[in-house]
Amino acid sequence: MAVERSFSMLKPGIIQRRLVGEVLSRLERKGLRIVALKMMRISRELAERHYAEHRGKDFYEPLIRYMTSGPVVAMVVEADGAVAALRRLCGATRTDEALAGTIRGDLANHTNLNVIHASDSVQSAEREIALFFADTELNEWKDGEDEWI
Ligand code: FUP
Repeated sequence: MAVERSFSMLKPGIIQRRLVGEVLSRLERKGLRIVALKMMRISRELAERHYAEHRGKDFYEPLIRYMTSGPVVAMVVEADGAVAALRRLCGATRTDEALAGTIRGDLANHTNLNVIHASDSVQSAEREIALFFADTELNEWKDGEDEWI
């Protein structure tokens, strides 16, 4: 498996519900390396660029409103096969399909409030990382756990 980077964002409800630590802990226990992490209030413009593919859909406006309603926690994680690993941890987009044991399956009950974003491909990850982070905010570190996880 190739080392990949993925982009993730904990949505405003996660901060309100005091679940930031719970979700970060699940990502870390899987073996994902956090290489960038910041809390930020995203502008409407950034939310629109991030979700450009959904413009015009019925859930687009509520989605943009939700994502700009309070701070989010944006991050970059890295690992062998990080993109698929993170998607598996998150579970299905629709919360009525997300299995128990996944972040969305365990912590969300409505698709429009599905608590976490995760890049759907290496290409999307590259685009999203560049939208949210400057190169100087990405921190390489030697992973001493690599041979154990
Ligand atoms: P995902 O890649 O799993 O985040 O899913 P999408 O890019 O398809 O959807 C982005 C966000 O739009 C979801 F996280 C929640 C919202 N959405 C809805 O509110 N209703 C839908 O039917 C689909 C997506």
